[in-house]
Amino acid sequence: MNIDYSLYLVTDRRLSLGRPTAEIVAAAIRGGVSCVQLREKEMSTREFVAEAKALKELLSAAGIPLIINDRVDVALAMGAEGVHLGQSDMHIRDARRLLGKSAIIGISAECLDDALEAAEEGADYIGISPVYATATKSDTAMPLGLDGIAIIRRRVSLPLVGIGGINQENCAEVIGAGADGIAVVSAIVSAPSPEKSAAELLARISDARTSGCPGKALK
Ligand code: TZP
Ligand code: MG
Repeated sequence: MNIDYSLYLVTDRRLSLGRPTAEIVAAAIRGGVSCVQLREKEMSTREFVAEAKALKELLSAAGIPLIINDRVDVALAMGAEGVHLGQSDMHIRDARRLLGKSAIIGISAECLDDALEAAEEGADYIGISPVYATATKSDTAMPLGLDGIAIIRRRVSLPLVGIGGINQENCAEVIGAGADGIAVVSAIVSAPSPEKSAAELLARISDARTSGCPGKALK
C-alpha cells in the first residue's frame, strides 16, 4: 500500500478541549491530513474497537489510512490499515505474523540503532521520536533533533516521520532535515480550528519540499 505520510495526525482525547475525537478527525481531514493514528491509553478494549470502527468509516470515505497505536488486537478486530508500535510493544515480526503482509507497521525509533533494527525487521515506516521536547508524552527519550533525523536518513530508506514538539513554526526544518512527513498531536488536536491548523501545516510542508529550507544543509 502506498501511504502518504506528509501530515500524520495522532489523536489524544485528553488534549482535545472537550471536543470528540471524531469531530477533530473530520476537521483534520478537511484540512488535509494524510494519515491518522488512533491513540487511546485509558479506554476499555470494547470502547477502543467501537471508536476505531467509527473513525475508519470517516477515513475510508476520504481514502486515508487508520493506524492503531499499540494494539494489534484492536487493529485486527476492526480492520485498520495498520498499527504503530513503540519500543516496548509487540515485536514487529510478531505483529507482522498476526496482521499479514499488507498491513502497515510503524515503529517509534528513539535512536539510530532502533531505526536500523526496525528496517531489518520489516517495518513500513519509522517514527523518529521525539524530534523536540514535548509535554504531550511523559516517557519520551532524549530529543533527537534535526541532526538525529539527518543521521537516520543517511542510513535508512524507509519513510521517516518526525514526531514530538512539531508545529507550524518548525515543521519545514523537519522536512528539510530529511523526514518524509510530520506527526503531530497538540498542533492539530488542541488548535482552536483543527482544520485550519492542518491546512497550514500542510502548506508549510509543501513549501519546504519545493523551496528547501536551512535544515537541508544537514543532509
Ligand atoms: N510519541 C512521541 S512524542 C509524542 C508521541 C505520541 C507526542 C507528540 O505530541 P505533540 O503534541 O505533537 O508534541
Ligand atoms: Mg506504544
